[in-house]
Amino acid sequence: MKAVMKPYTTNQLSEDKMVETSKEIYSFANSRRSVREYSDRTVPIEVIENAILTAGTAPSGANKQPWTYCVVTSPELKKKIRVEAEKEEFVNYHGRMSEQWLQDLEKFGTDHIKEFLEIAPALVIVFKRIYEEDKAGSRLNNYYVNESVGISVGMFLSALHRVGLAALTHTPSPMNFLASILQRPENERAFLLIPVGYPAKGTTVPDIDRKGLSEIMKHYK
Ligand code: IYR
Repeated sequence: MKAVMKPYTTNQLSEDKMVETSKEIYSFANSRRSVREYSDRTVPIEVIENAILTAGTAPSGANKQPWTYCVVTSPELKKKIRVEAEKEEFVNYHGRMSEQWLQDLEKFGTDHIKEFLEIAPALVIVFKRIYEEDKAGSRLNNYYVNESVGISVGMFLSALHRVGLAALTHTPSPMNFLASILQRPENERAFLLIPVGYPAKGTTVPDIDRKGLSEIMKHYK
C-alpha cells in the first residue's frame, strides 16, 4: 500500500531563541522530582485526560500506539491496589531484592508501606498492549512496545509537571495483580503505576544529584 503523505513543518526559531528556550526547558525539567507523599486534594479529571492525550502523541512502533492509561479515583479500588501492592512489596523488601539493591535504595528511605496509593487522588496505571486482535480474533503484532510506552510515559510525566502536579513511577513487582483488579484483557500487561496529585504539605525529596553533560553525552565530531 502506498503511503498517504501530508505537508509538515516545525516551529522555526532564531538560533538565539532556540538556545534560550532550550535552557528554559532544561531548567524546568530539572525542577521535576518523584514524589512519595501526596495531599488528598482532588485534581480536575480534565487535566489528567489532557495529559493522557499528550502521552498518546508519543511516537510508537508502526504507529500502533500500544498503551492503555487506566485512571483510578475510586477509594475502594485504590485500597485494593494498595493492599495487593504492599503484599508484593513486603516480599520484595524481605528477601526478593538483593542486598545491593536494598543498599542502593537506602537514600530514598523507601519500604513496603505505600500510603500514597490510597492518599493520592488518582492512580494512573499504564498498560502495554503486547498485541492486538482483529475482528476475527487473530493476533496482530505491535512493535517496540517497551520503547513506545516508555516514551509515552515520559511525555505524560512532563505534561503533569508543566501543570504543577506531582507523580511517581511506581513499580510494585510483580504487577500482575493490577490487570486482575482492573479486569484488563489478555493482551495488556501492567507497565507502571503512577500516583498523580499535589505533593503533601511540607513533603521532602531525597537530596540526590543528576549526572553532568560530560557523563551522559559523547560528541563524535
Ligand atoms: N518497587 C519498590 C522498590 C523500588 C525499586 C526501585 I529500582 C526504586 O527506584 C524505588 C523503589 C518500591 O516501590 O518501593
